[in-house]
Amino acid sequence: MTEKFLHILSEFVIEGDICSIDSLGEGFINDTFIVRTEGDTPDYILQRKNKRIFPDVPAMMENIRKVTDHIRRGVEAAGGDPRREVMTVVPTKSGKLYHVDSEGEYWAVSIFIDDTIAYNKADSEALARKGGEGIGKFQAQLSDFNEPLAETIKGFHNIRHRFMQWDEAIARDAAGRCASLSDEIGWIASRREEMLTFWSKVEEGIIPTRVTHNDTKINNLLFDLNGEALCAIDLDTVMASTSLNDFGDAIRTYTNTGDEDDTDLSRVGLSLGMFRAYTEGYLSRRAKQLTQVEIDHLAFSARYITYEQVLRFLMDYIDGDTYYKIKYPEHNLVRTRAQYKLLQSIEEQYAAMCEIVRETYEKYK
Ligand code: GN1
Ligand code: MG
Repeated sequence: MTEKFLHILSEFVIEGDICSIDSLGEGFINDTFIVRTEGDTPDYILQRKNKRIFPDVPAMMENIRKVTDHIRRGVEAAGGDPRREVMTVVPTKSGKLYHVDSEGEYWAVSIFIDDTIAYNKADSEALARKGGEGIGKFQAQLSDFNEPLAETIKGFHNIRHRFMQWDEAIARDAAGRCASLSDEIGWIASRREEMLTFWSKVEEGIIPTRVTHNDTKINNLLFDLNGEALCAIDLDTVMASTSLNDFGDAIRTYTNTGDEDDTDLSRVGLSLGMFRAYTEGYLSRRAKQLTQVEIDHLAFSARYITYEQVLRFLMDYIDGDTYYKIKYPEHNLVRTRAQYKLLQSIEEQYAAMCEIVRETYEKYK
């Protein structure tokens, strides 16, 4: 295996002598490795991109290049540190952004940013606030980006598209699991109309389309050792969509008092303190640029994205676990139930969340 990695890495413009290659992180889609080099040369992130999920890896890498180049120019203009405040993609020796190996697998390399932490869980309101600032800053950095971006996953946060896939999955019942899932399938059915109503506003342009990250779970943001948010990583899904996706997905992860796949549902729920902290950080960076309609839907976006996540985990379970990496056979069902518990908790506290958004917006608008 190491021979194979070294061979792949030899295709890229890498400095220094490689001393170790280890698996890294908790990603559900790609395979990620940390490549350490001797001495002062940088360390690197090597990723096998999942071509089953990303049908056009070259277009995805081109998105990432455009977006990171844009952010880098902004960081330089502001006197920041472009080696730490934005991801740097490392090209191959022939100038491509990816390498295809002899088995047809796609590989990409970026520079590892030293002295950083990726959290899997928010351990304090201070961290949630910094996380909100970090995603707010990321969106602000791209607010004047106007190049076209490829749609790397069709209909990624488009619930109308997800319902098409869902209806097909139910009809197929590929793993023969639907009969035992009547409660869970009912959770999806009972909220279908309200989710479509929200998405119609995006389709009609009432909610604007911007450049968004689309996968802002907590571990996709790097923090420095002083607790400041440094830069967003995992840019595979950067696309044009509603900025509300990023707020909703962050709330889904930062505010959860339990784990995404908790088997003890009594641990799972939304912490209003964490919600307030994240909202504070986010709106301190974004209040002046968002429209009133976006502000009015911030709290709802947490319901939308958490609901969509329940649907996606359950759909993958119904399909026989073909999308997300799982660690044990019922993992996607456990994730479904834990995310549903979170959704219920968000629904119960929705009025209070709306009030927090209103108060916080007043402060920063
Ligand atoms: C996946 O790749 P990763 O682990 O950061 C998924 C997200 C889900 C998340 C659930 C491309 O994110 O959409 O919200 O798992 N990414 C893709 O934890 O599907
Ligand atoms: Mg990730």
